[in-house]
Amino acid sequence: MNAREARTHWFLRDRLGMFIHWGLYSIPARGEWVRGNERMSKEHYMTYFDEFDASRYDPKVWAKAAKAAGQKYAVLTTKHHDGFCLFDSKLTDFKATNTPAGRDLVREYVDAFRAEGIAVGLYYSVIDWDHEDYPGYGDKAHPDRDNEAAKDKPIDFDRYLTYMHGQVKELLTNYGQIDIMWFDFSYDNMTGEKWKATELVRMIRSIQPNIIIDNRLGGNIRAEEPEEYAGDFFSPEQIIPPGGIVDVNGHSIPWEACITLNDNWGYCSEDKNYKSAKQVIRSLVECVSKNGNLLLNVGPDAKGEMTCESLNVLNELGEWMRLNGDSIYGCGHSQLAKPEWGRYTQKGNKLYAHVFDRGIGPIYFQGLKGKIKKARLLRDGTELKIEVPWMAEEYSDISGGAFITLKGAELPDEMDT
Ligand code: FUL
Repeated sequence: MNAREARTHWFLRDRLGMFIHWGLYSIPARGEWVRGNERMSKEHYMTYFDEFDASRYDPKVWAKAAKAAGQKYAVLTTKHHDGFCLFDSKLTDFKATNTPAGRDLVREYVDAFRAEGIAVGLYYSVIDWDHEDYPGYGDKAHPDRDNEAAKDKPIDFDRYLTYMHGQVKELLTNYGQIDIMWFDFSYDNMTGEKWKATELVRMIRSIQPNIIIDNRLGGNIRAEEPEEYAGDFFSPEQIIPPGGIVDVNGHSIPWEACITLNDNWGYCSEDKNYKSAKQVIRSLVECVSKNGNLLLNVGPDAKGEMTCESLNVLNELGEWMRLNGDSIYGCGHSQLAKPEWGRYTQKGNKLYAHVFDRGIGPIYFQGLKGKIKKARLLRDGTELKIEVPWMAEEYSDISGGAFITLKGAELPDEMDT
């Protein structure tokens, strides 16, 4: 086992996490990019700072919802691109403790999730629209530079880097053990050494040797001798890579798909385009069947509450996980060809058949004739019959397979049995 495999072992076992996007942008409720997209002035944005009171923020409620949903780890936006810090950074005044909330919201999050036995991750944006020495990402993403006078103002990028490294140090020093550092993001030539990423990652590992880090500081995770800052896992966004992620030698590389519950990361009150629990469960199964994780996002409102729609999906997901979690935790890809009726996940010699399409009659398991010792419904342990229907032997294309007859010809769970 190499160092990366040792670090990511728990992460790949746990498979399902909760992503939380929350900040000042939750007040305008038009998504977390609102300041950049709408080219809001600092003055305008500060009106949200002056009213942010987080009055219904109780991360114990969030942590309980995550636990009930079967989510084993969480990642919270400690600072998004707008530069506002949910934590009590000594390096800026643009932080939650200076708003009416007056609390270190990261500390409460870390404590609450830890108390539920959920691993703790911190999202931190290396892009910062608020810092005067940040060059801006595209012209629209640094609204303060969106005028002639500001455009050519000289900046001292090293000063920004000192600030950014300093904040990461604070996050990793002041809150006990942190399990995941989730950076966001490199672009164009703003990548790797531009962030002084080697230094940054060395510092991180010296404080938290076991922490795992995503790949968004740049660098090549797959190379035989990857850059030190290349990170521990890939972070495909809003997509499940069709073939999983494998290196040139066919070794699976850790990855985690991050996916929104509706169409926004940050709270967007008008966005009601929520995925159903069925879609979420199938996405999770899809990830695990390709050796990946799913980080499912919620965007709480400005007061700190998750929407009813989000909580409903999490509840349904949790009920499914309670009954079927054995087919997710500790499971991964199966060497067997993808079946027509659904997906396989596997753990040792246990094969989990996720049946998405009911069809009628028995379910066909290609290549498994004589290899199945017993078959059970995961949901309630019901025995299923393994058989070769009388006609099947005559067809060569199916003679290598086994059929499993489902009790009552009905599957117990419409989402995924
Ligand atoms: C992106 C960001 O720009 C989005 O706002 C969001 O945080 C997503 C997870 O990463 O790159």
